[in-house]
Amino acid sequence: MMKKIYANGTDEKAFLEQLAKRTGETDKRVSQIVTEIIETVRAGGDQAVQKYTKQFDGELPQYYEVPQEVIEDALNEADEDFVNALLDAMENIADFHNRQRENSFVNALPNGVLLGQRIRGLKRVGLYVPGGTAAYPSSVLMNAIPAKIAGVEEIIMVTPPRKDGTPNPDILVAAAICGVDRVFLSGGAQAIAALAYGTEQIPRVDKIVGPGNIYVATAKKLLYGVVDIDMVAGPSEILVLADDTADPAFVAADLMSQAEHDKLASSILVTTSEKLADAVLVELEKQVQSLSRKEIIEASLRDQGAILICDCVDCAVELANAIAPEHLEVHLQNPMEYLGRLDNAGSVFLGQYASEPLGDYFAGPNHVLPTSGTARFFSPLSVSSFLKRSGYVYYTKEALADAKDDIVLIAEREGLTAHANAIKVRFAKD
Ligand code: HSO
Ligand code: ZN
Repeated sequence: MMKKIYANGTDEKAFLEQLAKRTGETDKRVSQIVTEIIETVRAGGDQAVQKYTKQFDGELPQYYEVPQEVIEDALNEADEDFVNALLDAMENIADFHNRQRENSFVNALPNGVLLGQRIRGLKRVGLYVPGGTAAYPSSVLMNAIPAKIAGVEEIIMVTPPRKDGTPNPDILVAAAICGVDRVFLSGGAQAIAALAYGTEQIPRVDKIVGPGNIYVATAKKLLYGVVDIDMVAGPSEILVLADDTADPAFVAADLMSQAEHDKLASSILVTTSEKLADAVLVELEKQVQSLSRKEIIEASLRDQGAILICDCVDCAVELANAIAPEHLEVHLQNPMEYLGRLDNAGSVFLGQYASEPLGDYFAGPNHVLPTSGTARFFSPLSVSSFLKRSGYVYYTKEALADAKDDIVLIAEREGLTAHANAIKVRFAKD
């Protein structure tokens, strides 16, 4: 089901080259369509949003904005165990993200100068939740909880309605427990444009977060600058680093947990043990039979997956860093020993009981992570994703007098005499 590739051979080179191509480049045709949608929504507001909803989804949803009572009812009528599971997860996620808070600071110098940095949450954030099978309540938690902790005043959710025009009740439950303020049943590029520019009903936001299809991702990219965005997520990825101490059943199960997201998801095993590799292949065959997304898993493992066999653990670690996966599981004898060297991964799962879905739902670290090799330079979604900082300065006349000559000299060197004048004028009467 997965191809076996020996490290240092030509196959490995070809595989790594294929991986290096996973960049989120925009499609020209999609960009054109999305640009038109954005312009139409910018000019036409809610009417344009509704026009596109009708055009793409066939019918108008039950509500444009979901009334508060409907959100509350969804929570009250929800299965108690499901709500409690979400609340348990929320507690861990909140505890983890609370540790990411940042403090403002001020440095008061003896000469009366004050130098500071103020930090506060963004005022209003838009949260996109995709429709269909990718409407994950867990992603609502992962986006909304850090926003709340950052002090975001208002969270506006946009999400396409289900086929029958009604809201997805599980998404409403997650929205209710996280304190999402308003929910609009609108999806696609038109919803992103509405959030970026604001309409009569949908308020303009400062940042848009959350995953979406190619139209949503393209709209976010095109509107970056009008509004801030989170990173643009590519298909899910997992890389498992394993030696002969690993349990093949666990490794196979975890590889398939990400493969089930998408035919384009990438699941890679990097191992020093060919014996383990073969045992994992047997386990994949065995376990996939009972999984509901068997077809997607098989396609993903066949077309995107690979088992890379390395000569030594150091080579395996190097390969993992070069691939820079979204999720990295370490099934090596002493997993802790490697943590300090695993530099390029969105989230690292140490030991055989830190299974990837533990991170997707429950442990606490965020599951919105860099993909497509961008873990080389991007970080997971966090409280700081929802913060804004600004510096401030207070100077006394005496302190400015001390700094005056340096400032004037640099300003004049830059040919900016008005800058120099702004300093000099303050001492002109002396
Ligand atoms: N693994 C996904 C997140 C997710 N998994 C949500 C299940 N639900 C991010 O790569
Ligand atoms: Zn997942």
